[in-house]
Amino acid sequence: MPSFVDLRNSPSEIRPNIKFEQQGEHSDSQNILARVAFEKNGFAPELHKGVPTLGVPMTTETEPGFQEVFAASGPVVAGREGNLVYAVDGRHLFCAVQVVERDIYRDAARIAYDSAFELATRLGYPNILRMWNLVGGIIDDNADGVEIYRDFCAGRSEAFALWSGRILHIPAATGIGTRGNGVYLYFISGRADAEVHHLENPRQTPAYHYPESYGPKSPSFARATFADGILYISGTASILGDETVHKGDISGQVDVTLENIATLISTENLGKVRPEGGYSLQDLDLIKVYVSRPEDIPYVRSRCKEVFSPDARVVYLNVDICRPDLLVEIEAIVQ
Ligand code: 3EB
Repeated sequence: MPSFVDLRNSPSEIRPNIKFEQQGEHSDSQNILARVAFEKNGFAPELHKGVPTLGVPMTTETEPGFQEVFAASGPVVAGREGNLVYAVDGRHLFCAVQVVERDIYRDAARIAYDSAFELATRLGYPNILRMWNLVGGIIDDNADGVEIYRDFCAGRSEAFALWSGRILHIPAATGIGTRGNGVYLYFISGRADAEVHHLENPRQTPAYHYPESYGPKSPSFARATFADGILYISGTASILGDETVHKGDISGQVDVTLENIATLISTENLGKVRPEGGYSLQDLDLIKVYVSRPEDIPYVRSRCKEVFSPDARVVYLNVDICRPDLLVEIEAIVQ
């Protein structure tokens, strides 16, 4: 495993350094921007020894939890404002907010994003780089009979529309189920002058142009964000154009998902903004593999072992995906 770089000694380092830490492992809290604990129960964002920390209900009794740790690139100032918990290090903002379980999410999702965008712009970090939207009951209906994912997307879309031109563009994201309820939302953002490119996938319809058949407001995310040399790959699934392909067929869905990522990060696509060209699947790291049917995990794990680097950090999470017909979704980072 690559070692955890102490960024305090490299002032020119502007990349947020992310790692997965085993439960019990404890890196020094001093140069930490934030921690996300993947665990059975989950807990609201809080400041733990001065570090923004939240727990997300994404693992089962039998799995060990892990933490996604964001290292700081400078002295950290952390705080809490209303429901938001955040930290800044001069280069990046980490911000998290929980929307507790409710009948309808639209207004609460809009308000959560609106308050986060207000904070991000006020603190000078309006360039959103990567968002994670962990949505309990994602494929269940809300009190109005609308699927919770669509309900959530409507509020998020309204917030992006409200902040259009001030929040700089729509970034890479994950929108995924949890094993709990309510919504956990966290993101990292950069300064206005950060060099940031948001990418689309030629094999897929941009999510913000999905037709209305997928919900009243389209999902607000880009397929990848390339920022200050780091590539953030959004949750990617077996979707061609806007349609799920290989319904019910895990092998076919894994193939299309991997092909979608390979095309997204290819020289033809990523090379348009990255002078050194593209990447291959062997370059991916910090990979999260979401699998909706637990019985598919051994198969998916064996396929991932074949295609990803033996040095890649990979975790498997058994959660629902935002369309009932999607069996697998994969996100990753190249840093
Ligand atoms: C898709 O391609 C699969 O709503 O933030 C992937 C990544 C998906 C992010 C989101 C949803 C989101 O439409 C789902």
